[in-house]
Amino acid sequence: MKKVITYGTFDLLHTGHINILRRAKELGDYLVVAISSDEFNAGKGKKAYYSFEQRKAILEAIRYVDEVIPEHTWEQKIDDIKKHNIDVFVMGDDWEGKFDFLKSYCEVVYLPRTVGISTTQIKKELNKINHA
Ligand code: C2G
Repeated sequence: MKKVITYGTFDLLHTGHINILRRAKELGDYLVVAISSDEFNAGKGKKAYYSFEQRKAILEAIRYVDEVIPEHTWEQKIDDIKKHNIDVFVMGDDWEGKFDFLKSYCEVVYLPRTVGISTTQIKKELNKINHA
């Protein structure tokens, strides 16, 4: 069984997230998604609208996702890859090159981001509508 892993906040789920999850799953048979904890997000300077538990429940409902684990630190990726016997690590290409050190442990694939959509953009547009 070929196992794939990807990491992210996955807040306010949108088609950009769905596209990468679908394509990540197409690279193997089993997809693990590591979702940033609320504390880890704070470290990324992000405050998710949905809590970790809500984001976890939403991702677990997606047909491409087989398992959801928490992402607590930047440093846990190597341990995750070993512990979950991961064959492929996938990230959007906004992270191109940033995780090449993982190539000693598994295949590293950067997939093109979906253009024209982001959680930040959704929040901005909703704010505009509500303050119009
Ligand atoms: N993504 C995408 N297209 C978009 C938006 C996001 O392909 N329009 C991808 C990102 O490239 C990332 C994944 O969806 O691979 C999750 O995006 P975020 O939730 O923004 O995650 P991020 O904050 O990049 O966290 O340790 C890695 C970090 O946890 C990644």
